[in-house]
Amino acid sequence: TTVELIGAPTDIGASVRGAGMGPDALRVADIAGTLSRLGFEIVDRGNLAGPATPWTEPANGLRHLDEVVTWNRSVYAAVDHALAAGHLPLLMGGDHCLAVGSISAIAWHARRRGKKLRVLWLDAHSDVNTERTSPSGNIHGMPVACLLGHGPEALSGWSGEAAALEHDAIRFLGIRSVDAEEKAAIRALGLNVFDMRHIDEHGMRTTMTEALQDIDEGTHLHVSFDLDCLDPDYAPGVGTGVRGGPTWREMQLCMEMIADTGRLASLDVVELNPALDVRNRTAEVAVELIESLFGKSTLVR
Ligand code: DIR
Ligand code: MN
Ligand code: MN
Ligand code: MN
Repeated sequence: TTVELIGAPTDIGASVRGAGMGPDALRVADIAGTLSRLGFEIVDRGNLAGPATPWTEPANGLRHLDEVVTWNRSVYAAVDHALAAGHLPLLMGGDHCLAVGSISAIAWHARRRGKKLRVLWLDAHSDVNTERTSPSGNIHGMPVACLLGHGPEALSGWSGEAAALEHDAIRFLGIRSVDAEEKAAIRALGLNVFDMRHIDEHGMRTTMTEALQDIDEGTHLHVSFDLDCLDPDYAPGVGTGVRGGPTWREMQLCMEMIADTGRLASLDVVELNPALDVRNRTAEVAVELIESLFGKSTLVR
């Protein structure tokens, strides 16, 4: 397999500046060498270019909508290009608004190939706000709503369907910060959320067994990994950390169990904020976890 690294250096949808340095922090933590030592071919496409972050107030409930659209168009094109070449796209964000472009391109390819798309959303937040419910106007809190067909017009329909994702195509993991109106949306949409209480009560092993249940040979498995999913003790370099997340060990098991399915076909790594990090620790932790996600194990390889 060839893994295609795509850098999207922007904090356009975030509430805190600095996620634009994420791609280079991952390169400094040797994401390319690490995956190539596991036996993957690596193509680093470098960084996409896009508009600067103007840092203006939200308009109609959406901050930086035009720039978010422009960045996502580039991400869509790059992910589409990688998939068309038969490569595994690894999007290095950047903030989580970029999942709209990435997952829309993935949904388009999965449908064309007759694959069933499954998305694992690893995050402290549920990211299912809309311009009507968001307390912040930050679009990194809205990508799931966009992908389900409930976002603003300009970020809808990119996969060729009204919604890139059906409500039952996504599993959330590690959730512990949900805004009041997001709670109502999660119930109304019937979303499948394995929150921190679920992980506390059942453990990561049982939780992952449930989350991965209906994955089979016909599945395109996408992981959208927001680094704030991890407990901030292990991953301080994020803009909106929330206490009480999975530990490094729990997250390792999560990644190993995903790897065991053999169906991982694309990945977003987002919300890494080197401006808030401690000696690049969070990027290093991310690379360690990605290594497990791509199949590193203590006894096999
Ligand atoms: C909050 C924070 N729910 C919002 N969201 C974040 O602004 O919509 N998502 N940080 O990653
Ligand atoms: Mn997120
Ligand atoms: Mn988050
Ligand atoms: Mn539905």
